[in-house]
Amino acid sequence: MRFLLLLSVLGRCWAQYDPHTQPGRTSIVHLFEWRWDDIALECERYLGPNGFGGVQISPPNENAVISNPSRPWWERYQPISYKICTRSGNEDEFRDMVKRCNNVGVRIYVDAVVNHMCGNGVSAGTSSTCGSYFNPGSREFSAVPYSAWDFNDGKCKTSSGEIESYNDIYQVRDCRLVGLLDLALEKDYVRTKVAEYMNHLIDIGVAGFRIDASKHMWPGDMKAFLVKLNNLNTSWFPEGARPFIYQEVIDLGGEAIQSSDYFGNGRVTEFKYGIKLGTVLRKWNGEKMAYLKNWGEGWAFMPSDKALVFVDNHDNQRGHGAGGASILTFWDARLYKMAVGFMLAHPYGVTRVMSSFRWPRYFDNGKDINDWVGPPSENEVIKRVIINPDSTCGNDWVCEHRWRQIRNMVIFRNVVDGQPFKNWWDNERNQVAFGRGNRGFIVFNNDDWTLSVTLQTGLPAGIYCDIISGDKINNNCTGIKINVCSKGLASFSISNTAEDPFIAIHVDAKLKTDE
Ligand code: AAO
Repeated sequence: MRFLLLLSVLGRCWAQYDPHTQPGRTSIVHLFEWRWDDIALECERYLGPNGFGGVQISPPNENAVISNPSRPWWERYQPISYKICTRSGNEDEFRDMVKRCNNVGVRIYVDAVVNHMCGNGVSAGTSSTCGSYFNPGSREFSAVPYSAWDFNDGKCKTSSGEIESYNDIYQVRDCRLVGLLDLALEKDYVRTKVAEYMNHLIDIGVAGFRIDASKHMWPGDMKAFLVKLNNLNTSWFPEGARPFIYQEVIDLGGEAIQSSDYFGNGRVTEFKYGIKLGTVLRKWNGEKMAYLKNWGEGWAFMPSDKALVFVDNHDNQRGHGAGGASILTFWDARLYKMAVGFMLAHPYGVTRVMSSFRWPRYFDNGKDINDWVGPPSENEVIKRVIINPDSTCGNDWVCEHRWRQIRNMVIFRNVVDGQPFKNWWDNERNQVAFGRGNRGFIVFNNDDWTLSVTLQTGLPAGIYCDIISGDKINNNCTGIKINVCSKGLASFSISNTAEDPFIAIHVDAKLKTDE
């Protein structure tokens, strides 16, 4: 009895690290700037049937309407109130999305912007997505309400009121990040307002939160609002389930604030992951895929059970946040697919796949001057996601998550879930392979010559469909076939000029034979 009690207490304590995806589902997709009605449809027609675990959505709360530049994507990171009312939809549409996604086994994770309100330079008025009045000058946000007492102006010690040095933890937490009015989360009133907002979403049925700009909040202040959160809605989650928490902290090493400061609250974004993986696949700085043998903690990343990982995110795919030139995105599709494939095959961390919109990228002196451009829209209304007959997306939605190679690797990760990293092979350069127990195996050729090798896959004998070059349909392969012999050995040949120079096989893509 005492043991059971201890187990249930432990279960509760650790739940914030658990995405609460359904069994057999492992990955999150960020549907950046999508409308709620489109996300509901995508859950039903694509994400549910293809094994996706959940969706990270753009901030759902009322934000400032920025007209110069015109409706940038980043206006959604300038809160005006906690009303669910944005260009993605209203509260009814939000509720409908959460219900329909949960009903097909797909979770919703909310991007919670609670460190700050809008920028101090935004003009007072009602230019907000729900028309709520606000006055940045007097710190008045009437629809919450917040007033001057609820901000950190008195606490910040820099003369500008801005974060001037990332080496001073007090500045980073108490001063303004790029002019954004910094909430006084030491106050119980502010903590309560934040918790009320998050609880409203929890009660509707969301499974957890990405917490924006966590680096800019004191971990103890965050804990203070996190303990106020309700358990998840029992219509879809077990009794006592705690919301999944992943905190956006950029820690590349060398700054005063570290990811580990936040482990007590939940998972943390591992920004080194995409930067390093991009550097390796681009073969910059003498990096080689062979060095990925000890990928994960061996590369000085945080512990796997604390990490949320991704190849690119909505910031660093366009030069915001941290990352820089090594970050791979849909613009470098061939290497990008390999990077996402590697991430999804590798056991490290909880994985998030990016799904973007296309924008008129234009470099001037190395900087994309269109890095602000918002989602595809017409008269400031976000355009629907159109699905083409070949299942790709139209209207400038990129839908990386629908690319066959990426979708099939999301399924691969589900099939090999819980299996150990095994049977590593490399040629000491950029040809590598590894397996996950006896359930899946993947081979990469990122060298400038053909790969041709026989490897131990760890898999049962049989004929497998490569899920990168095609699919298994009607017990046949539309792409390459791989023959695994009775000892688990298989021969692989991958040309360096192949459309996708990697091959992945798993037990659910094995052909049935009459024996
Ligand atoms: C907009 C305008 C601003 C204007 C402001 C207020 O662009 O000009 O002043 O409104 O009116 C997004 C956009 C911002 C936008 C904001 C509000 O990206 O451009 O500002 O919405 O509309 C820091 C934070 C991190 C943050 C990141 C962008 O730590 O939390 O900046 N990301 C989140 C969201 C993001 C959002 C916000 C937060 C705000 O994902 O979309 O902003 O809600 C260093 C630090 C990092 C720091 C970066 C960038 O990184 O370590 O903590 O991120 O600098 O300032 C090397 C270093 C690396 C360093 C990096 C970059 O790689 O190793 O550590 O260089 O310098």
